[in-house]
Amino acid sequence: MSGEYNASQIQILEGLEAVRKRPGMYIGSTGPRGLHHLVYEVVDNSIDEAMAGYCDRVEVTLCPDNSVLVVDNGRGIPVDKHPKANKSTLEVVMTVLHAGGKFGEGGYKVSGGLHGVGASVVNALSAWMEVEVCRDGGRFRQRYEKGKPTAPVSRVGDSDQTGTITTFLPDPDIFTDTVIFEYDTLLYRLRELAFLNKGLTIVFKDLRGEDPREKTLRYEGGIADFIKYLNKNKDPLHEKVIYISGEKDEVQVEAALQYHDGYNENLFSFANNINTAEGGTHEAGFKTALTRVINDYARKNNILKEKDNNLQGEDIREGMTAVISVKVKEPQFEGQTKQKLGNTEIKGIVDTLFAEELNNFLQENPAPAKKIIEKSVLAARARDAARKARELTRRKNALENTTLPGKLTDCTSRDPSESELYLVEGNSAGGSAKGGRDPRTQAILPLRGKILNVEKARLDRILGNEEIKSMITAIGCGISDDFDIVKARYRKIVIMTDADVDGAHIRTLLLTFFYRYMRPLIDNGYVYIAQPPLFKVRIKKEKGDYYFYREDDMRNFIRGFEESAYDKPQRYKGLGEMNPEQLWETTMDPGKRTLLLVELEDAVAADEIFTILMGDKVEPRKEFIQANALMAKELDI
Ligand code: 0RA
Repeated sequence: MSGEYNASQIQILEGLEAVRKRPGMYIGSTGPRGLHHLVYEVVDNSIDEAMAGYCDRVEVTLCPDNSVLVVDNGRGIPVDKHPKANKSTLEVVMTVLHAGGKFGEGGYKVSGGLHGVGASVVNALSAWMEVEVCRDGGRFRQRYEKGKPTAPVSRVGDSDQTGTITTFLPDPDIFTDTVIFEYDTLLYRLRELAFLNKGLTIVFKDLRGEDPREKTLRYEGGIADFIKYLNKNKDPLHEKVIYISGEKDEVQVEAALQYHDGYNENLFSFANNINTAEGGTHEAGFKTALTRVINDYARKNNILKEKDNNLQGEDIREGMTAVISVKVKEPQFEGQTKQKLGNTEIKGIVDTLFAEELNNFLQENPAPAKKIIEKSVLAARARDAARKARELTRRKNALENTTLPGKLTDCTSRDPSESELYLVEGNSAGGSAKGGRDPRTQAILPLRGKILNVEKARLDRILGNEEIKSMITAIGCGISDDFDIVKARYRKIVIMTDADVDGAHIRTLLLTFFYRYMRPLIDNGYVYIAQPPLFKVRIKKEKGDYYFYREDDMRNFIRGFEESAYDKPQRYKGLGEMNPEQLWETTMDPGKRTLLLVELEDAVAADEIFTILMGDKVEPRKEFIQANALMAKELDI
């Protein structure tokens, strides 16, 4: 790392009261997502130290009291007197907003999305926090409560080591939903960080509960190992992962890819360890190089003839799993969610570095090269067929002037912001929904039986499926690269299926479809899941009905009554058993219903889950379902 870092470079901005007043501004939310963000924030600081080359081990422990312990073997946060603040730099870092460590010129400090807000934000939102630093031959400590130091930094002993030990307990006054961390959520992110930082050891321990868990995450292959992990439930077209790593103009570039026999494109990109879900210049450089090099190779080797058109990018990316990771000194994050890399110089750098290596790979591995290109040619043919099918429907639409599917019972409002589309399993439930809805704002599209599993079909077949066609026209945005959220006819798409295994299956099929072909619908929070109750209790005297989602809630409720006071509790097996009034009252009335918003924060995890649930391999699916009795929960919905 160039440029000496010292205490005076830390700027003093403002106090932490602002953070406690408006936590959402700093960590996004005070729900589970914001809660987990606290851990990422602390871990990111240790990872920064690793990226700067001073740390090779980070330990994260969930303690029995639900506090979190993060230990690294970096240089340790400086403890000397801060020249401007007249107190220890450690105290300044922990108690002043944005004083965390703008490494400026020196390092690869992140600033994307909510990352890099600093340890002080975590401190402000913790009931208590303790930081111990080993450096300069000593061991130093300070404790804070709700962000305020309980005493000055003190030297508590000697040490011949260096590093930082942070412990914090999230403040339940701030995180009112829950302060309990989810093991899997943290494991996913820590594993991702281990893949993205080749050779770094991350130890993750969960000491809560009866049987403590511990995982050591360390990948010598970096993102090449990431690809193997992503493709573990898929069938690769070639054994060897294509991997490049290089540096140009102080930009570090790594890319890895491998093709499988499925049809989805899985491209995950990162800048300074932050998932750039909106893409950006690194993705653009990668895609341009891939398309050019594959076409060149195909022509030189006469796989593409003179009369043939060039293969298009999307054809070449069919069945591709790829990860791109760049590390940039001053990353610019743009886009709606600040998840798009903006630095213009990166495109050319990635293009140059990747093109050369990919070309080498193709030259040296003619068999996989041939397979990849043959697959692209098939994809191009299917895309052509799909385009023709789409043009046909477009022309038909123009002629007939009725674009909407016959099965759709539309709402009368034409204002998308108040319009809702209910996707309802089966005709009988569809009937109840039609009878019970608010016709002004609620549209009903009944789906008959199982919809096509899009995980196992190419686009042309998908577009031939009636249920899917109805959904596409009803929603009005198109799909894939043509998708345009502005055209959405509804701002809420509500999946309403039975609360049984078939219902869960249909829901997963629909979510898979939205995830693969209408992803912005999910990213923009348009997709919801209806929550029909499972039980009804009628209290005779009141002639009043009470509804419950959980059996124990229902049991608790009836315990308060004489047995003669209520009718035998009814268990709903399907939506069809509810009459229109009941369905309206319990599930559709915006004043009373609860809808679950579908959120897929982590695209990598989502891909894994959909591959497992909807792909070809039976064993991982069995394991997954056994391990996750509640599917919906695992889908983060
Ligand atoms: C600023 C300067 C130096 C180290 C760090 C910050 C640092 C912060 C954290 C947070 C968690 N772990 C960390 N490790 C290091 C080093 C200054 C120097 O020694 O020259």
